[in-house]
Amino acid sequence: MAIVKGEKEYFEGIGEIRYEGKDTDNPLAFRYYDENRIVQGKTMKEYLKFACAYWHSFNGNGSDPFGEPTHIFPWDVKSDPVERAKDKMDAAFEFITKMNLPYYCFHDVDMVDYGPDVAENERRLRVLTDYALKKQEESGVKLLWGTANLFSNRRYMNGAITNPDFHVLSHGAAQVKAALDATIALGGENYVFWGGREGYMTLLNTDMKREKEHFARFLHTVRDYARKNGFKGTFFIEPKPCEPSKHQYDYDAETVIGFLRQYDLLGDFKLNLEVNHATLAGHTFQHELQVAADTGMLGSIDANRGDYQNGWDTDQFPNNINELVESMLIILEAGGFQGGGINFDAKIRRNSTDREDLFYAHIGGMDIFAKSLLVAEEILQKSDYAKLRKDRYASFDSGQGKAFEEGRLSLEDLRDYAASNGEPRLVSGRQEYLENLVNRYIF
Ligand code: XLS
Ligand code: NI
Ligand code: NI
Repeated sequence: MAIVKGEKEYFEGIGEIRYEGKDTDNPLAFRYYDENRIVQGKTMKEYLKFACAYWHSFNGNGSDPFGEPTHIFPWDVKSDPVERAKDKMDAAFEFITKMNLPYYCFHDVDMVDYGPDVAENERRLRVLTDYALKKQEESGVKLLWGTANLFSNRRYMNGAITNPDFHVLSHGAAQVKAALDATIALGGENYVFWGGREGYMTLLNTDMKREKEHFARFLHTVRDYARKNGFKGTFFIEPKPCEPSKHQYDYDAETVIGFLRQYDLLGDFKLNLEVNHATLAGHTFQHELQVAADTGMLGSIDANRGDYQNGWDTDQFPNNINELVESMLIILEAGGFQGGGINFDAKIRRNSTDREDLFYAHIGGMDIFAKSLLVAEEILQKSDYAKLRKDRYASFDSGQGKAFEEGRLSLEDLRDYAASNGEPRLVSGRQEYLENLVNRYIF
């Protein structure tokens, strides 16, 4: 990939990150991510579709509720918001192209700071959209998805689209319109809704039914606008159970699918699943993936990991091989992502302050996904993993079990079968055998 820099080089001394194979001792090289290697009939680059999250990498400055920023960005200097945003975009594309990341994702306010004036914000975003378009053309980097930040501004403290005040809703809508226009202009392949404030803090002041109806009505309105304006991509809803709201409406995959079905939105919307959101909902990531896959709704993922001890979205870079191999098994069996890819919705730690740290983080994330993909493919090709699961259900493949599945048995029939066939034999679930099987291919 051609490295695309601005006037200034922000990550000086670091060149293009290349595949060097698993025995390299170069920490600034890929050991497993070989973008041209063919997996499942596609190159790894096309199969995994890695994306850089603009917000964590170029805006997140390391501050936390207890402390000031620790990441002092050399591109965050000029006083004019548009000029400052262009410098940031120079740095972003330099990083993305040096990293060989084929995609990126953004919120409107990641691209350029917004003020209180709707028309001025639209103008700023258009300038940066033109700037990004040139960079995309020069580099070949593409936009995986765009989105609007409807949670940081104080006007959204009671929700954006689910706010009890229509005036606030209209401001959310204006932001979505501009972000969607930018996504379309940049050839964005998808558009995301993550509703951190779409929920409530207490039912004492909340008409939940009405708020959810507003949200559904709005999604129809957006879909119609986008299709009219040539957007061919998929809309994704990103579930999360809580944080920052106490209760979020898009709790988890199952809840969102039910919502989309209830409001007749299944045709245009799929899911963007995030690892740390799954664990906050009390699920494994694998569970969320399987729920989505079973409904044909596995659109895209936000890759990161949580912390075993902390109960919030710590957004650390992924590094759990077992979790990811099990996840890739589900993704492979589902036939890959429906339109999306793997966005690193992850941030380096507050105390990771070397210029290289952002590179190490992405290299580690890309390598562990690549390795997991290879391991999962091997498990599916060489082991009896898939067959064992299928065989567990063999009693439904013929005879009375099959008749039941086809709806041909009454409750009396079921009773008679039990009465005449005695006590069922105990059949092992073989969990430890399967866990060892996965590890055998990892090692
Ligand atoms: C926050 C979400 C957010 C979305 C995009 O927890 O993960 O970053 O991915 O708005
Ligand atoms: Ni996310
Ligand atoms: Ni998140």
